[in-house]
Amino acid sequence: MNDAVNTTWDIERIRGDFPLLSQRVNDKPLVYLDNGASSQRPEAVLQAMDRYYRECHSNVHRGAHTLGDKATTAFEGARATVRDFLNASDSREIIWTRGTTEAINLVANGLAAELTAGDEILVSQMEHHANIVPWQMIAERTGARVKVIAISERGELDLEHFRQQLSERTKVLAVTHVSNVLGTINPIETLIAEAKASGAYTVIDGAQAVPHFQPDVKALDCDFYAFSAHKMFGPTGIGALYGRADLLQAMPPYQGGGEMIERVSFEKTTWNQLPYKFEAGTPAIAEAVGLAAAIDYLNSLDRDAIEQAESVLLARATERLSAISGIQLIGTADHKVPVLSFLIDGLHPSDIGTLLDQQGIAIRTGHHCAMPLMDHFGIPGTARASLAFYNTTAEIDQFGDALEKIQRLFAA
Ligand code: 7TS
Repeated sequence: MNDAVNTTWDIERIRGDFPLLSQRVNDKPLVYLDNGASSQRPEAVLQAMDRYYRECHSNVHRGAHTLGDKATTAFEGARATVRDFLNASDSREIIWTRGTTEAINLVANGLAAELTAGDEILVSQMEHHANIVPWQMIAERTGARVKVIAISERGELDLEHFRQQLSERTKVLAVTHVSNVLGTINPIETLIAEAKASGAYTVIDGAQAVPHFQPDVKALDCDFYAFSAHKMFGPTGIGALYGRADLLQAMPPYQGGGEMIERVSFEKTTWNQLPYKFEAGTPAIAEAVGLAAAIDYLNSLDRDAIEQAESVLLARATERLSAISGIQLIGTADHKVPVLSFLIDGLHPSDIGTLLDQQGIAIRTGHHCAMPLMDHFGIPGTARASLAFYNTTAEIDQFGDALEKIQRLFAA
């Protein structure tokens, strides 16, 4: 049981909603601590997708028959659910993508027309490759430069350094809401306000934020916000980009094909209205339905209780890990989600991962697609436990006990 004292928080019932969590791995009860890579799905998501395929499936936006109408209603209903989840004002501002990576590539390509030599794109030292490489590719194409906001040893953004980097040459600020390695929750309200005041577009990578709390794009006042469904208890292969309608309107399409056009002729093709202009080809319909079911599921829980339960888990995990000799925690920001990256003296991270797996405990090891962050700390990688609200303090204790044993038996 979690220690979180909340009458609406019944961890056993919540775990019962996630069929996969009850399985055994290597003859031990599974302890799933790799939620940052991908979380698990509740029954409600599995059933929504199954029901969609059994009862409603057809292609969308093609009219003409009843099933097509049903599928379109489900698909556009899912878009409205995402709109409400992000507190966007208009469904036209929600573009379906394959996930965060595709969403950021879409924005980077769309903004490329605005960039020229000498312009600057500001990212941070803690970005996932998905929020670095697309900007490097656009910089290469346009002659713009990618500049980097420094971080502190604890893994917090250096706001003074940010202010020094920000200038009238800054055309884009692209930062992560939450670091996938450090767990740091960045003060993006401040970053967005200052970048906007300086005339830059603001792009937020929300991939690691949405599993833990609900962003409000109106309150944040960002121009773009990207996330993936599979990290927030929904299906793989889908995510969304929120974009301000006037900016999306002005941007060229990302891919060409069916659905994104108004009229095609060999002489001239014109684009469909928002959001369809950015949605070439048959979309991931069942996945959109599954993402909406994940949001509905999250809405059925007490969000405050989720945050409270997660902070209990984070405190317990930090305490257990800190007590192990030879362990180094990477990322100790004041304000963070329950993600714990660590090293143990004398042990390679991948060996830690393998030894934990033998105990049924799933974590991730390696560079976590954040090589520049690893370079900053002068390490090739870390072991990382990333928690979700369905984890328990008992699991954290199993994890802590297993690490203590590994440290005793195997560390040099
Ligand atoms: N941005 C952040 C902050 C991420 O953590 C990830 C994935 C992505 C973007 C890319 O998301 P995708 O759904 O488009 O692939 N992060 C991780 C991770 O930490 N371990 O595996 C994937």
